[in-house]
Amino acid sequence: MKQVLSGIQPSGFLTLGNYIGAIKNYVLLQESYHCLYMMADLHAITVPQEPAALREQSESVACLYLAAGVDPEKSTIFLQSAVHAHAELGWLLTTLTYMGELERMTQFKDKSAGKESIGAGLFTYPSLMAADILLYNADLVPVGEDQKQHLELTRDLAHRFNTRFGETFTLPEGFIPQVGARIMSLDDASKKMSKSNPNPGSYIALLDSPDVIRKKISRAVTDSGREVKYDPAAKPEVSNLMSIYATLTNKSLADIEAQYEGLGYGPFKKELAEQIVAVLEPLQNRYVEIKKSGYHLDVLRKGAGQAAEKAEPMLTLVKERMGFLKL
Ligand code: AQP
Repeated sequence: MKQVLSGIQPSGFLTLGNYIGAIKNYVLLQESYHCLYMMADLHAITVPQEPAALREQSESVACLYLAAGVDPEKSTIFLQSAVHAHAELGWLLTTLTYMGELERMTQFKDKSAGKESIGAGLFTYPSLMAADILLYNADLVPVGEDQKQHLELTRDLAHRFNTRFGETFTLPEGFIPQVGARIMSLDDASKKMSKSNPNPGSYIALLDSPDVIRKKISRAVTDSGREVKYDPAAKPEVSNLMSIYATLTNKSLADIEAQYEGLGYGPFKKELAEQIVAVLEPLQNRYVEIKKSGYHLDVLRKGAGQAAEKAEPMLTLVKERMGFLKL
């Protein structure tokens, strides 16, 4: 069975962008692949995190995976930091990564823009991400559009290692959804929806109450027209809202256009908010139950063991190939 690896950083509380671009697909993929899904906490600390918040956010991501339907009987769910091989292979691959490659990464440029002191970890983030994927010889990596460039680098590093030290790593493919791969901010459709955006009005958090969701959607920026039409270049804001609608209802963009023809933005936004609530409310109820029960902690303990069992032999092989003395 083919392997899938993906993860989300516990760098805040997850958004609808994380759900549509990642978690929704995690649930689908576990039916056909062997999947490993992690909380990428080693990645989260590439920007400063308060220790208490990091712990809370890590638990929250685990509970959201489970509440959304990631099934620990089918998928391995684990904390990245609980499997030591990630950090170790991350370092080994950092030594094979060129500065110029890292300098070209748009995520680094975006996240470091305007900051005075930038941690070196933010710069070497893609090498650690490559380690996450290659450690399990993942065939498929479900990610949003924003991670495509990092995945390309992972393939380059795998190829570089294989050429230099012998065939070791599988070159992974991205699994990028056709609609919803890049959900944009509600206040600025030129930026992607992000959990660390300081303006909560820019995103729908998966744990937002129904009233907050309705308010945020009604305030979402739209152009001055009234036609519900999918045209990302001319109407990026409405097109973004339509992508959300389409992915949550499985309706085609053409059907949505036909449904709201001549009705204007008001009814469209109202119905969109209700569709989001219909998906998130049951998820939130399950989330509360899971968190209260502590079930997620058992899942994480078991998941760390299962992941380490796969990761350790690969790390041993990599070290052997690179010439580390075996004692
Ligand atoms: N807006 C988005 N649309 C579609 N997919 C998205 N993803 C994130 N935002 C969107 C996908 O979610 C997964 C986890 O992302 P991550 O938390 O590891 O890093 P990120 O891409 O940097 O996510 P955020 O929410 O923007 O986090 P912060 O604000 O902390 O940087 C990935 O598969 C990503 O593609």
